Amino acid sequence: MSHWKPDWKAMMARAPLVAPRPAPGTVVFLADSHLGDARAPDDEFTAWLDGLRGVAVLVLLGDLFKVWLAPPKYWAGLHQRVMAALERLEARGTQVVLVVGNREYFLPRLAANAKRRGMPFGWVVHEACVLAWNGKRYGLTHGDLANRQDHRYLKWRKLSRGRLVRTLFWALPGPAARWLAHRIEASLAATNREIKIGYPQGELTAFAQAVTPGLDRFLIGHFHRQEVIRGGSCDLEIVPDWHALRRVTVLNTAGQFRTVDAWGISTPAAKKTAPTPAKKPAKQPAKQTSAKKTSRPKKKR
Ligand SMILES: [Mn+2]
Repeated sequence: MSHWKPDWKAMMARAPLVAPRPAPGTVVFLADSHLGDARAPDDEFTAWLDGLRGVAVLVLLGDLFKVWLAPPKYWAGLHQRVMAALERLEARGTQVVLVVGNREYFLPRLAANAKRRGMPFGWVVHEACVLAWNGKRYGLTHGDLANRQDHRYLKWRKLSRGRLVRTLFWALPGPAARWLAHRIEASLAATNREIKIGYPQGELTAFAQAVTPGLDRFLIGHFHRQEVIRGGSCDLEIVPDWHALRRVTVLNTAGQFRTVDAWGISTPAAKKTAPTPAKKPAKQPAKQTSAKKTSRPKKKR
């Protein structure tokens, strides 16, 4: 029996170049927040975003929400609140790159179309890209294509990302689409595949060898752990998840990478002595005021 397998070299050969405008500041890579899950409330995440300063580029490495159907007609409150916080971040000068994960569906092909629909991304990466920054080239992809042995998932990905499903889905009325979204979410939750996701060491080494030539570093998410895979032309780094670990990877202005506690690079509003006189009075959700919620959560395990 033959299975469809991703061609990693071909993927990199067609990977678009993402070149943010040069700006002082760091590049922050964030993966797998799974917002909307009980362990990842959106108000904590938006408080973290609001506390970011000096970030030139924020790279969202995929699976931002538990499940996200991107056309705004399907959004729930949390999608609106997170997009609003990203808009505030963008208004402070941070450029935002979205690398689409396996839990994001129907993102517009073009970033301009995303922006028009209230998604403040400068780039939407559907497969993989090369980030050009400070004279270096960094490969980016979510990571769900890095395991060729995951036949069931790859089949699902091919089907769900195909043009036919896309067309049918856009034509569905809101309630039907929301019902379908609920079903997708329920089936993902039942298998809980993201959280218990395996760590295919051999596949990742082969992946690193295929995708790293010509690059200075390669960053992926998806595996919910912090890891550096050597053996390719450059290091392949797995950015750990926000969902359970609350960690992010930071590229500083000297070109060094370090993976840190997310709250170590953000000053949440609750800790400020006085509210800044608003240049643009960002609309706050009425209930998001508790200082407890915006402070750092305790590790559950
Ligand atoms: Mn994933």
